Amino acid sequence: MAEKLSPDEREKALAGLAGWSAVEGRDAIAKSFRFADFNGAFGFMSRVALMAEKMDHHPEWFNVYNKVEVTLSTHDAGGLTELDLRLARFCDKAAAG
Ligand code: H2B
Repeated sequence: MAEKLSPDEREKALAGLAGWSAVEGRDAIAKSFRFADFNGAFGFMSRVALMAEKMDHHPEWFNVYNKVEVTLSTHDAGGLTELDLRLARFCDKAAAG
């Protein structure tokens, strides 16, 4: 099982992730993505969904039209792990096209 990141690892990881920030009151990170339209948003969600299934690691997300708010945390570990960082990096790639 993935291990929770130490406070130091967490801080370093966040510094390397553009647009992601720590969620107030819980050990999680979040980013809001905006696309041209719903098609763009849903395309992004489809790409992330396929990767999430492959990783067996799933996002918490909220979509309205062209906006997707993504929150990542490892429920089994009760906080942020390397899996969240990998999925965050993939989200950034998937948002680029
Ligand atoms: N996703 C996330 N974000 N955290 C988890 O701990 C997690 C998951 N656990 N997806 C997986 C599924 C687990 O519940 C299944 C049984 O493998």
